[in-house]
Amino acid sequence: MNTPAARTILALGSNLGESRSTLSDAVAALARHPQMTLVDVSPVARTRPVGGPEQPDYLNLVAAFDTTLDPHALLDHCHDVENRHHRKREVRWGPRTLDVDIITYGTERVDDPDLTIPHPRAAERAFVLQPWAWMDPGAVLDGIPVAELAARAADLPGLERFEGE
Ligand code: PH2
Ligand code: MG
Ligand code: MG
Repeated sequence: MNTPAARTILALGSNLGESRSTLSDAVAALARHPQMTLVDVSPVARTRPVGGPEQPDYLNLVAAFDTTLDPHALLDHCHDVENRHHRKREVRWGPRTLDVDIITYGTERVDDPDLTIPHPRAAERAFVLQPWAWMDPGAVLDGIPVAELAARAADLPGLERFEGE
C-alpha cells in the first residue's frame, strides 16, 4: 500500500547572494523530488535578522508541499537543496545563502536530537508566521491561528512584503 501524503510547511530564508532567485530556485528544487508535490508558495517578506551577528536583511517565504517522504528523509532532502546552493554551516543564526526549515509535518510531533517538529521557534517568528498567514489566512499552529501568532511576534515591526527592486 502507498504511504499517504503528509502536508508539510517549509520555511525558506536567504540573506547572501541573489536571494530572490535563490528562493525560487530552491522551491523548484524541493518540488523536483518524485515524492514531493508543491501545493502553495507564500509571497516573499523582507525581514530584519533575528539573533546572530550583525548581518543583512533576509528574504523569507514559506511553501506547502504534500510529501510521502518521512520527516528524516524530508530533512535530508532540505539539506541537499541547501548544499546545492553552496550553504556552509558556520555561525549559528549567521548569514546564509539558503536555509530550509521544516515547520510542520501533518500533525506529527518529532522530538529527536537532529529534528524537532513543529519547529521549536516557529510560533514566535514573524519571518515564518507572516508569510504563512499571507499564503493561508486560516492556518493554525498547535491550535492557535498563525495570523494571531504573527501579530504577537516581536520581529513583526520591520517586516514588509517584498515586491522586488
Ligand atoms: N533565520 C535564522 C536566524 N534569524 N532572521 C530572519 N529575519 N530570517 C531568517 O530566516 C532567520 C533569521 C536562523 O535560521
Ligand atoms: Mg532557520
Ligand atoms: Mg535551518
